[in-house]
Amino acid sequence: MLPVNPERFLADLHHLRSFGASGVLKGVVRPAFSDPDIAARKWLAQQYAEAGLTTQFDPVGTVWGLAEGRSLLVGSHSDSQPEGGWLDGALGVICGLELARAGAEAGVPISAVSFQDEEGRFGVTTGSRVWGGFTSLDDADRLTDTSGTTFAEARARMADLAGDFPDPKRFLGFLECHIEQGPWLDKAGEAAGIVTSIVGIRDMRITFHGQQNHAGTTPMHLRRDAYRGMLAYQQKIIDRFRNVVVPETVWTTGHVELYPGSHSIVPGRCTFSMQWRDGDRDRLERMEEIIREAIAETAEELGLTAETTGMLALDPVPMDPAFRKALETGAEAVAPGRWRSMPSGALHDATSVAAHLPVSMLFVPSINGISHAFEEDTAEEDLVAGLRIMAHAAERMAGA
Ligand code: HGY
Ligand code: MN
Ligand code: MN
Ligand code: MN
Repeated sequence: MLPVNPERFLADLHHLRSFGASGVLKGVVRPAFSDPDIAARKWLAQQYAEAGLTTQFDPVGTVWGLAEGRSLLVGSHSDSQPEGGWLDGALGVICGLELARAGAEAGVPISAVSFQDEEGRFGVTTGSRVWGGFTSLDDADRLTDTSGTTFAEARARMADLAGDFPDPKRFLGFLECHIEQGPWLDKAGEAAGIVTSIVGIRDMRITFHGQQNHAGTTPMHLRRDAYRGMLAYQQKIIDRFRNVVVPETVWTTGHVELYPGSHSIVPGRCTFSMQWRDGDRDRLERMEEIIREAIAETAEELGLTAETTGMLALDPVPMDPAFRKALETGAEAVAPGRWRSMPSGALHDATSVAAHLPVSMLFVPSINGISHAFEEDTAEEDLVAGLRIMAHAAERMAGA
């Protein structure tokens, strides 16, 4: 197995946590292009250079540690949710660093990467989508965060570091180690999940426009209340999804903004996020039809106008069989009988990379299944087992 050093790996995981440590449990606040995010990426670049890798930032802030010749790529993302866990993305990034170091020592070419804005301050998996060619740099630059800052303005904070996008052809494949972010491995007392496929996702912002008015003098039947537009729309999709969705289908409104946001004003504008995920592309498409029908009907019935913006559409992605086999062999060697194959309900950078390379993912358990929260955590022995499984698989695939 590659000569990985678990103590160094754990020390680096905790060092990465120190960039944007929230001071609550082990949580982090390290959104894309924030000061702690940029500082963490510069630290990673230094570690890559010390490991003998060629360090490169690409135009969107992703940081690469590149081995000579054709290499296996290992990594994930180091940006976090606004209230993030210390391991989401970070585990895969430090796994990549440790494997690249071990690879350099063993003469096995392994490159490392930390993609930018996987967590979607601007759009989920923006950095890897631009690198993968799913989204042009111009289109990405027009994306905005919830405060109205554009991706162009944010990435200008790293302009002095920006180099080229590495050519996908220099890599023979991609392995990403990630926390499960769900309850199944923890509940079963298992050490590892070998991912079979990554869920597809659709994400957009919906805005209803009505008539801003006085909350005391405007009779209910004469109102054109944008907030009621959202409520009526939500009821329609709940009723109509029943005939389409399966237990694994999920949909979320994670952000709502009423304008102008005063207790005594009937809101003239209501903007909210609408995100849905499923393993089946046709079901995602059918749900989009239902959503757009519900928007149009609601606007008509309540005398509102409506618009949708920022549509993100990524289809479900199967993992590469040979890479999965390498991870299964590693899991059986490190945690015999304590692993399973499972789909990913979370989106990952591997989805974007799969457009160019064979990819596969390894999950380690999340304590109580919690993620995207400061409580996110994983037992140390499970983190080290994940590193060892990845080392087994990387050695097989890098040598392939
Ligand atoms: O939302 C996701 O699935 C990813 O963790 N950003
Ligand atoms: Mn993640
Ligand atoms: Mn995440
Ligand atoms: Mn991810």
